[in-house]
Amino acid sequence: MAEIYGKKTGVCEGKGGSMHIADLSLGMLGANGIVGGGPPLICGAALSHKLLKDGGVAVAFYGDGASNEGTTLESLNLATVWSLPAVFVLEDNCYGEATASSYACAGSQRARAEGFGMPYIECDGSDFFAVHQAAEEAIAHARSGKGPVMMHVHLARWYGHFEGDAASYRRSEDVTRLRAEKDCLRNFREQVSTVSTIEASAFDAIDSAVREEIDRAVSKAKSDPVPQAADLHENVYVTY
Ligand SMILES: Cc1ncc(C[n+]2csc(CCOP(=O)(O)OP(=O)(O)O)c2C)c(N)n1
Ligand SMILES: [Mg+2]
Repeated sequence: MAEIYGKKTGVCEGKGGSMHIADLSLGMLGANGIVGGGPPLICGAALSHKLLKDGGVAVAFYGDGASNEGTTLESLNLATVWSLPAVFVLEDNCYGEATASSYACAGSQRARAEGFGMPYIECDGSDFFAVHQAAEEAIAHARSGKGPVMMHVHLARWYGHFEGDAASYRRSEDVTRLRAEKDCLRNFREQVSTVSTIEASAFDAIDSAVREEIDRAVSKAKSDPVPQAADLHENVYVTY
């Protein structure tokens, strides 16, 4: 939260902001504002894992809009040619900014994966267990040395593309219906409730603990210090 607020205490010391957030300590190489920028980066990371033989798998998360970028299609090709331990997770919320993917994406994503000779796994992004199972299969395949996988996750766009998006490209009744059917947190709670004896009050307690933690993080981030001019050249280049 501090990084999103551009504060010195953030994981990138306030230089990443909301769009260029990275945490190398977690193997998170960095989000970036270039649509389709992630897939080429994971080809490099996956090649490192392959050469180092360390069992690592590189994962890119990209949108349906990004699925049409040349960089994405080139990466799908290269990952197969080099048989890389890579998982391409396509987060398909049916829109790239304000353009419907039914209009903008030619052919099918399955055919694209198959065209590049890689397995295609599809799942409902509002179903935690379906995503877990699909991810497990995709990672196991990549880790086994059989090359990359495309994991196509079907999602609902909850809000607009950005805060304040008038969203005139879709009907409000469709958004209401999506929110009723595709709430991944509520669906998770319902699924777990049917197969366990966990009480509603236990779920509610988790919800309020999480809300409080978020509130604490936000108020801390608001009052944390901003980076100083003297910090400008720090953490810009890697020193070996
Ligand atoms: C290379 C590049 N082209 C265009 C843009 C402008 N842009 C920002 S987001 C976006 C749409 C991306 O669509 P998608 O990947 O589906 O993400 P979503 O809109 O669903 O968040 C575009 C075109 C950009 N940031 N980078
Ligand atoms: Mg999208």
